Amino acid sequence: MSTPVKIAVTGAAGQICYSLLFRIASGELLGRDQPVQLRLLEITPALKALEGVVMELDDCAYPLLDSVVIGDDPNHVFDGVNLAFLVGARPRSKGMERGDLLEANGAIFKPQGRALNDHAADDVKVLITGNPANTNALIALSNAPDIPAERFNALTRLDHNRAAGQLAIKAGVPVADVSHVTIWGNHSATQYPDVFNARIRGEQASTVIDDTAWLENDFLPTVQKRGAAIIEARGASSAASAAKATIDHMHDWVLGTPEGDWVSMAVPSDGSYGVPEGIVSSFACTTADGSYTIVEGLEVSDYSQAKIDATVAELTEERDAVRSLGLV
Ligand code: NAX
Repeated sequence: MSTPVKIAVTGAAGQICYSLLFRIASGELLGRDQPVQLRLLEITPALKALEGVVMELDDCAYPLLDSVVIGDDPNHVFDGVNLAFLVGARPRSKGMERGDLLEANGAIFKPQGRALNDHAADDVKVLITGNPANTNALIALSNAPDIPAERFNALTRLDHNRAAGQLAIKAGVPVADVSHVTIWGNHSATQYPDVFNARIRGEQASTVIDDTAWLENDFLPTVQKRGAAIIEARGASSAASAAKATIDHMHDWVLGTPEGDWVSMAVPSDGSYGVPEGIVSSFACTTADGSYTIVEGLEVSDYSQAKIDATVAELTEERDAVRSLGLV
C-alpha cells in the first residue's frame, strides 16, 4: 500500500462532515487502494462532539483509514496536508448584515489561509465549501502567498449536480445522459446555471427541452434557490448532497474529469469571459494531472452574458467589502 495522503477537514463535527468523513475514509475520494490520514479541525467547544465522530470512524474499521488526528489549532492540524477541505464556517444569524458575515468568516479563513501557507505540503489543494464559499476562498488564498492561487477552489459542484438532476427529471432521462452543465459565478442565488451549453444525450439541452418558460421560470430559480427549499422542507441545510458534491469536486481535481465532459468549479478568475481577475468565480473546467483548465470558447449569448455579469457583480462587491475590511 502507498503512503497515506494527509487530508485536513474543518468543521469536522458539523452535519456535512458527518457524511463527508465517512466517504473519504471508505475510499470514495481517492480510490480503494489509497490509504488516508484524516486531520480534523474544530472549534474548542465542538471537540467533544468530534471525539464521538472519531469513535464512529474507528467503529467502521475502514481498511484505508490509516489514522485520525483532531485539534482546534490549524497550525497543528494542517501540518503536512496534501488536501484540505474547509467546510467549517460562520453561518448568517438573524439580523446579521452581509458585512458582519464577511467579517466573521474573515476571522476564520484568514488564519486558516496563513496556517496552510506555513504548514501544508507543497502540493496542497484546498477546496472551500463553507459559505460564502467563493469569497472565503479569496480570503484564504490572499493570506497564503506561498501557495499558488489556483490551488484554492470553491464549491459550486452541488449547484452543478442540482442542475443536472433537474434537467434529467424534466427530459425524462437518467442523469448520466446529461453532460456539459456549467454553473457560472457565485455559489449564491445569483449563480447562472447555463442550459445553452449543457447537453442531453449529446444534443443542446435547451433544444431537447424546448420550453423557454420552464427554463426561465422553473429551472433557473429551482437551482438558484435549492438550498433554501431544502432548509424549508428538512428544517436543516443540505448535508449529504453537499458532502457528495465536495467529494466529486476534489475527486475530479485530483484524478481528472471524464473524457468529453467538463464540470463546474469556482476558481480564481484569469479574466476569461470578461470575469475580472481577483475574484473566485465558477466556470466550466476540465482537469488532468491534478490541474484544472477553464474551458474556453463557449458560446455565450447576450442573455447569458447579462446573467454572468450579474453574478460577477455580486462577487466583485463581496471582494470590495472584504478588501475594505483588510481581509484580502
Ligand atoms: P454545521 O453548522 O453543521 O457545521 C459547521 C461546523 O463548523 C460546526 O461544527 C462548527 O463548530 C465548525 N466551525 C466553525 N468555525 C470553525 C473554525 N474556525 N474552525 C473549524 N471548525 C469550525 O454546518 P454544515 O451544514 O456542515 O455546513 C458547513 C458550511 O457549508 C456552511 O457554511 C454552509 O453554509 C456551507 N454549505 C455550502 C454549500 C456549497 O455548495 N458551497 C452547500 C451546503 C452548505 O450550505
